Amino acid sequence: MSELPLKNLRDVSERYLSEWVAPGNAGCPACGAVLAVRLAMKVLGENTWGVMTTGCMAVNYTVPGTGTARTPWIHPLFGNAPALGSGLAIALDRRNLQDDINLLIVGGDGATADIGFQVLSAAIQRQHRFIYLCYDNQGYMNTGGQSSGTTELNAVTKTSPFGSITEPKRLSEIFMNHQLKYLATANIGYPVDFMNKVLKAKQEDGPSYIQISTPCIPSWGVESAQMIKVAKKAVTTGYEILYEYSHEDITLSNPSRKFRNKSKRDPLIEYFELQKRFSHIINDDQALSLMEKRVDDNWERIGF
Ligand SMILES: Cc1ncc(C[n+]2csc(CCOP(=O)(O)OP(=O)(O)O)c2C)c(N)n1
Ligand code: SF4
Ligand SMILES: [Mg+2]
Repeated sequence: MSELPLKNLRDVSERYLSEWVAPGNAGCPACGAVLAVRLAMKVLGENTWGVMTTGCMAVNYTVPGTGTARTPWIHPLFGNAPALGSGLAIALDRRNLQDDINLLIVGGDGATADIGFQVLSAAIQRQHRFIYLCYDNQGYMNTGGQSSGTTELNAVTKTSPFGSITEPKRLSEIFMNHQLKYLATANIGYPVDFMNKVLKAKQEDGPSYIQISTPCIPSWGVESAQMIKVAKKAVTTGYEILYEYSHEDITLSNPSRKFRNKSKRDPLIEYFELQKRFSHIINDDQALSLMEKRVDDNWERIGF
């Protein structure tokens, strides 16, 4: 069944009254990822089974006694959530329930880019029907904030105390080169855009991948009250491009549309100066101009 796109947050509150995760989870106040999972569940609804990779969201949403999910969720080993999800997809298929139950696999960036990478790649290749939601906080946050495959260049982490020296993997582009039915990048600062992407993924008869940027309060060194502001700055500076990829077509998403025009973007430094992990580059013109060049290169490479 096709669901009309959501127009705004009022529309969300009128159409999706129920919450499918209980309040009182163990996440840090204003954790971007906690909000992302809650919003995805809100639009996916009661008939959703979840599989969680090991990480902050597994702790927050699958540990009894905290704010757990209100639908069936499984927390397997760190790296094998897409394999377990594949088994569930086959079971649903055999029972002819594939249109009745949404299968949501939630993975952190560490699980997706590194430890479960190969397992996810194979599950997509097999064309199982699932939505894979990668919440990208650019680090192994549940174990204290070590670098992951998506950690940004220059970001200070527990394993890069002077700033990361490696380029992050371009994860969404890697999966764009798999046989996905639908892929989208999202940002927690734009919740309606994100929920519409989840609704689109739900309708696909095959694997979908959504990657959402979710600031981590302690490891990025941001105030809880600034979480949404930081998230949005990634988009308004052009640092992050929100797009959808489906049937070989890439479409720029509404929140990013205006920033195709470079003159409309906020200065990139406004994104970095809100985060303590980048405080050492704020006065480093060479580092900042390299970061600016990478933003321009990203827009050009993705093709907008
Ligand atoms: C095979 C394996 N390696 C390492 C760990 C330790 N570990 C647990 S959670 C975690 C971090 C996960 O990072 P990510 O997937 O990005 O999720 P986040 O913690 O950021 O939510 C690590 C390294 C583990 N549980 N299993
Ligand atoms: S450490 Fe970061 S990702 Fe984990 S719950 Fe706190 S804010 Fe969220
Ligand atoms: Mg992470």
